[in-house]
Amino acid sequence: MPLNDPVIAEQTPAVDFTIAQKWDRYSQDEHDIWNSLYAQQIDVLKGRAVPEFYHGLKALDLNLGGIPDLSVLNPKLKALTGWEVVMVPHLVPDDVFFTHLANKRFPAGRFIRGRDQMDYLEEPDVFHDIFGHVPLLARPVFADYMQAYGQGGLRALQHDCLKNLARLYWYTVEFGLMKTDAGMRIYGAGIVSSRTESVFSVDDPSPNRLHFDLERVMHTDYRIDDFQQVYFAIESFEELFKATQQDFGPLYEKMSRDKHIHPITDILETDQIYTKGSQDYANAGGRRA
Ligand code: HBI
Ligand code: FE
Repeated sequence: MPLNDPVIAEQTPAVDFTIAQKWDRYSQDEHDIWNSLYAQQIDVLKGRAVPEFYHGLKALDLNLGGIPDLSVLNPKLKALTGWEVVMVPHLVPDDVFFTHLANKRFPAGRFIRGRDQMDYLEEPDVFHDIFGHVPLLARPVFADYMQAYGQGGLRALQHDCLKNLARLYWYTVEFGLMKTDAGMRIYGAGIVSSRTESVFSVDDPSPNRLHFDLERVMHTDYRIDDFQQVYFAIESFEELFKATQQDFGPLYEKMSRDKHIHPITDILETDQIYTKGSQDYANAGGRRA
């Protein structure tokens, strides 16, 4: 919890955990941190992010400089897909998170990281949440996927399948890749908001890169402390959205009985392999070099 953000500390969150952004209260230093991160990521993402990501940045004018003011951003986002961004003080409980998504609200952290955490932090800040997640919410098919995820998440909670859904989120929304005609491209927010993982995820020989498969992903372990050892690539957002259009009832039924998980580096006979990784980075001890 970012206790050093006084604008968070002085507010009592609503029942849905939202707080006011109070955009006027960001300091010049906080806007400067956003601008440094923005410039750094635009540079490193050249030729690495999916075209839809850049379309979203442009359509939402996220390039104008400084931490975005939600009262300016939200009308643009709403006009495109009906989504809006709301501010929360920190990670919110799963049911609260899913309820926001199911209602086309993306919860974003208000605080911005300090200069000592310019590459990556485990708790989502306003840069990760807005630069990383919001551009694709300007894309109808991806916005629909996020809403379906929120609805599916609420149902998964009732079936004790939250972990399976969290893995799906992790390997798509946060760390997803897309195999395009031009090569492997990034769409996951956890990658686009990290300087070093933007390079590692597409260029490094260490991780496995496999074709996305819904059930496979929901049974695959992941790590939050270091670069991924496996990435799953879709071929289009339509493919991703279609995968969620089946009835999840039987899936949850099956998963609530079958709790097996594949170790991170396993390659299965049924996997379609883009890169068989060396795992040299992880075997050497990792640490987000
Ligand atoms: N809360 N603010 C916030 N942001 C998230 O990304 C988030 C969350 N709560 C729960 C959660 N993510 C995940 O555990 C779910 O996808 C399972
Ligand atoms: Fe995120």
